[in-house]
Amino acid sequence: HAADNPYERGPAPTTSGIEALRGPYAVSQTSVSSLSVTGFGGGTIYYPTSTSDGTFGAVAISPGYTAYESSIAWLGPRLASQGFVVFTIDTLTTLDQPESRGRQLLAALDHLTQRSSVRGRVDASRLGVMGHSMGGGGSLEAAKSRPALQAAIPLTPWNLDKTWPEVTTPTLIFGADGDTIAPVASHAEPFYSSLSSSLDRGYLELNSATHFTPNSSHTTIAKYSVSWLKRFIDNDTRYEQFLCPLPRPGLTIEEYRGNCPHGS
Ligand code: 9J3
Ligand code: ZN
Repeated sequence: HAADNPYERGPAPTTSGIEALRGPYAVSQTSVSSLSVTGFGGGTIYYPTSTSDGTFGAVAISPGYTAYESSIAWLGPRLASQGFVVFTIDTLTTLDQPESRGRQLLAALDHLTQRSSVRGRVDASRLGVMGHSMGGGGSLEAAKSRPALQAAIPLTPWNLDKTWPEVTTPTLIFGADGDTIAPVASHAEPFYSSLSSSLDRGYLELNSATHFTPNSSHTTIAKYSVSWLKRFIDNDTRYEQFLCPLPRPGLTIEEYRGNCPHGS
């Protein structure tokens, strides 16, 4: 209850609520021109329209190699409507590598909290990163270099660095069973396994999925991303029920690995 946790936002969660195309908050958006920022390529900020619930946690999201903001745009309103400020970004060039994408995610968060028109709506102490493919690899880079981040969610991540013991940010990695561009055996799985076993960490392998599954609206990605962001950016233990006991394999989940309960 909100008196116990000042970061809790929105009503008590239900399975249908976290699976829905939109959550309880109406969403507004504003464009950020590449010409108005440094260190990343601009983007779109999606945020709860109402100011009556105070500030919100925030997440920056990077696309993958050769891709644009549009490839991850569905996550903007989907996550913002659950009570987050979401910044989907373009990178400086579409060929930028994961290390660069990590720096760009952090530059985007800095812009969001220090310069953007919605900075007053963001709680600068509660930030996270997400990204697809090289953007997912960049999410790991960002978490490694800024331990104050509260959550990281790499989506079918790609990186030449296979080992992430330095990460102290709670991290949920999505893999795809049919990924031939970033095969889970050489990307998502070793990334997960290399995270500290004392960290809150998860590995969700999507069933019947490809490298590009995170580029379209996807209920399982949204459901567990919302739960992870709520649990670790908002410290909202009402969402622990969706993460622990660990999700079981089924139609859309090939495999789930992780620790449970969280925060212990
Ligand atoms: O961001 C991505 O989709 C990375 C996968 C890739 O094309 O890597 C080859 C260099
Ligand atoms: Zn490493």
